[in-house]
Amino acid sequence: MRARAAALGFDVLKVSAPGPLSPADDRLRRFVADGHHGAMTWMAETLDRRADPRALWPDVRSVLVLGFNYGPEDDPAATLGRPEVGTVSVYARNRDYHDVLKGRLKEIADLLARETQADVKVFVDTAPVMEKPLAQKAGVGWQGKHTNLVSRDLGSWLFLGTIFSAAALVPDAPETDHCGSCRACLDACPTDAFPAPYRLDARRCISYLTIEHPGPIPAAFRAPMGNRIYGCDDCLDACPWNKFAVVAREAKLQARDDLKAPRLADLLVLDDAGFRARFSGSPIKRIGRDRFLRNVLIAAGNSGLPALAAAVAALVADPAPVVRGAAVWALARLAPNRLAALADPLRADPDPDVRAELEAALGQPETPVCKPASA
Ligand code: B12
Ligand code: SF4
Ligand code: SF4
Repeated sequence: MRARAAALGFDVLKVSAPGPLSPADDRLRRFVADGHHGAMTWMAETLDRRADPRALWPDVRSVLVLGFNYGPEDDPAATLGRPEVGTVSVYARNRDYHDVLKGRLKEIADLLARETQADVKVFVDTAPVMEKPLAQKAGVGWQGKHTNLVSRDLGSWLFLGTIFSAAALVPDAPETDHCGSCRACLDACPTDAFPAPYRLDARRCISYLTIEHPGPIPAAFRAPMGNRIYGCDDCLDACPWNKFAVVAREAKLQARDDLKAPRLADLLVLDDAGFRARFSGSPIKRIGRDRFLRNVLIAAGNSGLPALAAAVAALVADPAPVVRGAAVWALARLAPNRLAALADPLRADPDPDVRAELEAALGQPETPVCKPASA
């Protein structure tokens, strides 16, 4: 089975015994109690099942955890200081990893079911499973201070998938923490999203804000977002254990040329059909055109490039309120006079968020900022 997993592209396969994931279960409950999950209400709704694999499937006797390397070919931070382009996080630069992994996990699960004559279930990301604590318990790596799993052999660029089995397999030894006194990931975060080492307040995390957060992005996080338009890798990229990282072997996870440094000018003109065509098969498609345009507009507002003002001004009349609001903010930074000229019709906008955005923009003009992560 390990040989088949390797042949299918998985870099590691280890086994853990199910059971309460203590103390991770209590920490998960605290994460939700503190509201750190933000609008991801599904985390609160699935709390009990998430905290213990047996609550999800009472027959489970072993959990197989598989890791799939998606290491980048180029420097993931290379575009952060380039205002004319957007930065897409490494995991989203090609095909949706759920699609890439799911069929292969099923193939391994079928093999396991045949060999053990026991039932199996396959999970990748979407099910209420605490994949990182399970992976640590199985010895795949440890949860670093940035809360993601770090492998001594592969670094941080590792997708996780799990197979639950009703057969009692021999578990591997858990991995221990190798962060030591390092705090590189905590210091790298542009939005100060770690209230303490090993704890993330998702509401402050650019990954959450650009992917999961539904409405207008809170004003305080817009400038620190820079040109990050989908996800964020700064804390992962900072990890010294990535010296062991290797480039993804799977071609479907290597960056598409048009997502290495997508020009904001090209993205600002995407309508729904254009968005779907460009992001078919990509994880970016999941957030839909309006949320994506919202992110691109924040990057445009941070760019300091007046050449983008015309495309931004056109979006002030977009049908989606979340796009109109972000366009108002971006236009105020790129061409305040142009926004002032549009103020009267915007004051009559049916959406209160758009009107509030206008009043904030007219009241407090800000200076454009686009800085590399290290600045
Ligand atoms: C919700 C979610 C998010 C949320 C919240 C992230 C988070 N850290 O919780 C958001 C949208 C922000 C997010 C972002 C990202 N995600 Co995400 N996400 C998930 C998901 C669906 C659930 C994670 C979860 O349960 N979070 C709840 C918190 C409470 O759990 P936790 O992080 O394990 O918290 C632990 C620590 O806080 C620790 N702890 C707390 N206090 C203390 C104190 C001490 C002393 C210690 C030692 C520990 C400790 O205990 C907690 C429980 O273990 C998983 C898939 C899955 N089903 O597991 C993917 C997953 C974690 N994401 C993944 C990825 C790749 C990302 C991004 C890198 C994507 C990107 N480039 O933008 C970023 C990374 C941001 C970051 N720094 O975490 C991968 C991570 C792979 C890996 N190697 O770890 C996963 C596993 C998906 C997958 N199948 O591969 N994600
Ligand atoms: S993904 Fe980015 S914003 Fe989120 S915690 Fe890591 S560095 Fe901070
Ligand atoms: S950057 Fe340092 S503290 Fe953060 S996960 Fe890596 S080793 Fe741990």
